[in-house]
Amino acid sequence: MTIDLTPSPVRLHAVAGKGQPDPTPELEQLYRGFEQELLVPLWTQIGDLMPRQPQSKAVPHLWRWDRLKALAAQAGAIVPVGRGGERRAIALANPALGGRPFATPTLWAAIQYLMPGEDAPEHRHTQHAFRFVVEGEGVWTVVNGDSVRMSRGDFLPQAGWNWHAHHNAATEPMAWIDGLDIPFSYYTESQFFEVGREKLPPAERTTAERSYSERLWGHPGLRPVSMVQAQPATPLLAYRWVDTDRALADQLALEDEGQPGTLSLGHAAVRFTNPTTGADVLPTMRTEMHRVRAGGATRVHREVGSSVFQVFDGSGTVTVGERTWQVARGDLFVVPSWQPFSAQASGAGALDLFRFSDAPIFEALHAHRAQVAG
Ligand code: GTQ
Ligand code: FE2
Repeated sequence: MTIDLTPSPVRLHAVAGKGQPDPTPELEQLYRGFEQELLVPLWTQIGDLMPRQPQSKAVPHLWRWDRLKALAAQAGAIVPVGRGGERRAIALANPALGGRPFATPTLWAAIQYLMPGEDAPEHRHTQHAFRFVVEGEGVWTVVNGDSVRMSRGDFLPQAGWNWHAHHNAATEPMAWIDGLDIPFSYYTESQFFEVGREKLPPAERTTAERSYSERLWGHPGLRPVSMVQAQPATPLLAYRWVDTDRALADQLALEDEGQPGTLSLGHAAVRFTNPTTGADVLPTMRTEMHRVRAGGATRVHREVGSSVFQVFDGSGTVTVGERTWQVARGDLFVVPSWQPFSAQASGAGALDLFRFSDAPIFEALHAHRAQVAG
């Protein structure tokens, strides 16, 4: 006979407190019985399982862009990109999520790096994704054969289950950030993945200024009559900086003229939306660009679900929960669920912040709440 010495994964300890039983030998015996049968009584866990408001396991954290970029460049020199590893992508790991490559319990955020002439091979997965470019140019992302230029300030969504590959057609390396719902798919065990063609045909490795998707969908307020059905994710594959920048500048100019439009005084914001519905670009991720006027500040805001921010331009001070940081271009930080967030533009110019969050998940489930103070 062998004796299984594997400890029971259930460990119960009598605790003192309101509604807790007296710590008698009988109670200890009852708890050992629960452990044997893999049972856990609610009364020992209620505070953790059902808190009065979200108590995120994730913590606020900041990653400096210069550190990320230097390490990505080091990886560029020694890590090949190809089938198997699939991408030279390096993920932000929230220090309170057990070493997993998860920025928050639902969101993946990574820096991806391609050397001149390199190709990241074609694949598809059910996870929704986007790219955001804080600096540089020269990489094209090819989505279902449509080659899409990536340049500074561009936002490039890419809904789940679309084939995609990336290639660097320039003579310089390029870095950008990826946002995906990998942790959400991981915890909910809902992922599928397929590899695509080993090499893209030359016709798909073009470097056209405008993609098919932009020519069809990239005209404000105009929809091709051949495609009037609502689509669950955006068919537009690039939201160009020139348009985002003008929208934010116009909001602040309107404010100067005493007209409504900004989110709060000195704080302009736009959301990237699906042109077939007006809803968020992706079913699981909300993406926005915020501009805080020089010397201005956002209000203090908190909401259900988590966010990742990247400083696109300017410098300032951001406060997340108990943490405050001075931030500059490229820096990334995490706002856990229900933690208050605010930002001040303390540099000479405006502070531009790219933000993504998991809000559409909670809105779809009628579990979203938000509060603004001050
Ligand atoms: O570029 O296809 O950061 O599939 C993580 C998974 C990037 C990508 C990531 C991916 C990609
Ligand atoms: Fe991918």
